Amino acid sequence: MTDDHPQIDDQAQTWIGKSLRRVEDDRLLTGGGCYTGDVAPDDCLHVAFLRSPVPSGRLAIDTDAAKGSGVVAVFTGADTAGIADLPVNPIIDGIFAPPVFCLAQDQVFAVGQPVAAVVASSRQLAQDAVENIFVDYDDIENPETLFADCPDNQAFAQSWRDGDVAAAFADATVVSVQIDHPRLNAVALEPRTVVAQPGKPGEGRLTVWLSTQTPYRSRADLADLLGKEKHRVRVITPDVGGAFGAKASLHPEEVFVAWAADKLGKSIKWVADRSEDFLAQSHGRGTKCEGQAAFSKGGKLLGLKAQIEGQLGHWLPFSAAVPAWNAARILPGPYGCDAVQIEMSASLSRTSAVNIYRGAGRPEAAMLMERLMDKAARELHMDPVEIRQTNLLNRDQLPCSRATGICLDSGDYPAALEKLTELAEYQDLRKSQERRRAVGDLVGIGIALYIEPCGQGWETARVRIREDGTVEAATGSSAQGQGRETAVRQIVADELNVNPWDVRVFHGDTDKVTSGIGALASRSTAIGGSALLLAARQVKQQRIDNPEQTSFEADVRYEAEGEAWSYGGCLAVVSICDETGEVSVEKLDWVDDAGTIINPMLVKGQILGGIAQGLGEALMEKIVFDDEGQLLTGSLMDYALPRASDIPRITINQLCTPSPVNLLGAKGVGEAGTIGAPAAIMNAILDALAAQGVEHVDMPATSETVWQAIKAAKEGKTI
Ligand code: SMO
Repeated sequence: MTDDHPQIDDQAQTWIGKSLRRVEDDRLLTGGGCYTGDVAPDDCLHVAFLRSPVPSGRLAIDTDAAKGSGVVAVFTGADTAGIADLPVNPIIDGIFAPPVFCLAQDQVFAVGQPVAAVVASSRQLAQDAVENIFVDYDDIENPETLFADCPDNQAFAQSWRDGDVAAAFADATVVSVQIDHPRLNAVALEPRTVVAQPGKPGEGRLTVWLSTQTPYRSRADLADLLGKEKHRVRVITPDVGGAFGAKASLHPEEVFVAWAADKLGKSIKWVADRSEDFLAQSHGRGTKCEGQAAFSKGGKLLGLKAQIEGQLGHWLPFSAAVPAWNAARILPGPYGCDAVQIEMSASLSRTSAVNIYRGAGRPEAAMLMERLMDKAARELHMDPVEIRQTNLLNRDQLPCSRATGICLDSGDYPAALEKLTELAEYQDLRKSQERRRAVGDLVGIGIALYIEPCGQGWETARVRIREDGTVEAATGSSAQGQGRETAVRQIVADELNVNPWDVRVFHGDTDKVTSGIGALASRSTAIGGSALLLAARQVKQQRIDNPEQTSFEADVRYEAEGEAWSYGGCLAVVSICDETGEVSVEKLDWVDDAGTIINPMLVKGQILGGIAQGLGEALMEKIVFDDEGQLLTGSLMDYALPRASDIPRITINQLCTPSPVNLLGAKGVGEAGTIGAPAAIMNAILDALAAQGVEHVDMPATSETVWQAIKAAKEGKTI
């Protein structure tokens, strides 16, 4: 690796676009990190939750036996009944948001739902005392319906229509696919963690350390829920050990800890264990997607019908509507199509919640379009590259407004495909595939293109030059391991012509920046970075206008003019063992356009990590409930994650079309890998097995699933 550490005498030069080493790594890699779990106020109490072992039932709780030595308090739903409901982002009209209880009220709705909580002087005592709470779960009538005021369990629905769909499908070649995305767990290294500390007597101020992606929203929500003014709650987000969407919205346990600390006037800490995160942290995906596409004989996409069915749990985290909405609004992806009919809905179920998870609907949209493209290519005897070339929107067609209300801002989609086929040496690959097939190998090549909405709305920043020359940069966008501090320094140093070492960065503390959003939806650089650039520009201008002055400050709330859309493509080569069904991903080639890049090394890290998670979805990961609603994948013994040895050779290449809709011109890249990789891998698997008559393989494509598909095809069955 080249040593791009800034030298102290490096002055006037460009910092944007340099692969600076992450300034946070010395600290993080030598045990110097400070995570929420490291925060230990004096006399801190600990909490343990009693969780429901059944998915439905009316409660009768006896807590008497739990009150023993070291136990400070035992709480049930009756105590927390007054806490208001968690809010849901109203991106769609008419969302039915079930009541969200910190602790179950008179009945439970899912296995793992917190039913009671013990606050004690140690974690062990709290856990022991939980064992002494006795609960009867009486059967309820009609457990199929969760809430009487939502009789069909459908929490929301929306549809879009454009063009003459019936005409497009008449006389066309029609292909269809049906895809069930496995439900996934984010499995961040650091589980959910919260520490709440009440203020000194009379101060009435609560400090909450929280492992979150959204400190400001968490502060606002906690203040609302606890009936406090915003300035009476401070949220501090120290180092975060991964989040992936699952830490973007508050969970009931976190609200409970803040409430209990406030009520008892004592500091309280809760660190979820891995099983609690499998059980009750919001899951991702689980979406069912069906699509039918009409093509002309020449391979032109004439019409698309899509049905997106989102899966929800028994409560809705803040961003719960986002995955299904994203999956729908992104269609038909990077392709031109004059007639679309898209239906989207999502239903509640007796499980833990479903929320955004890295990709959040984008992988679903890409999988649907890319599977349809490959199926049509096969049907029409076209090459998968050719059918995509036939349908991609070209550069002159952007910006492009679509039926679902989105506007693709910029880019050159055909150029990305061309670059991908060059990088992968596509023609040679096909020839080598033929040779290997001739000797009986099952080899597949899969391509997937994607578009990624990444950044709209606003974010805050404050930049200050102090009298002694120190530059301070505060951002509303927080960090969760992605190298935010390094990128912030580069943006500000570049604009102010200073050394990145001279920029001090503040984030993740609601006392340091008073409002903001956070780090999610691939928006930190595009929106948070643009806010920093704007603040730095204002400071620079102040300095020009007031040469006598020695300190300068700009506090901005930047709002982007529109939504930036990055895009790209992935090509996967897989081989499959016909005796075991085991899939080996031999290589992945990747091309994307993330607009202005602040730090290529950080971008590469994001793409590699996303690809690893995408490979996990395609081949390994799945949350499984049995028919009784019991979670069968409650630990890492049952839920398979990709390891380093599962990751193939990955080659990355980039295009750069700065986005015209934000100041920095940046587009996001945080979710890209999870979007492009699964569709490319699944297309490669189906390409490998096409000659065997296999037309569909479910995700995750484990060796058993693939083996069953091969066997069924051999026996002439469809599965
Ligand atoms: S799934 Mo992301 O952290 O918006």
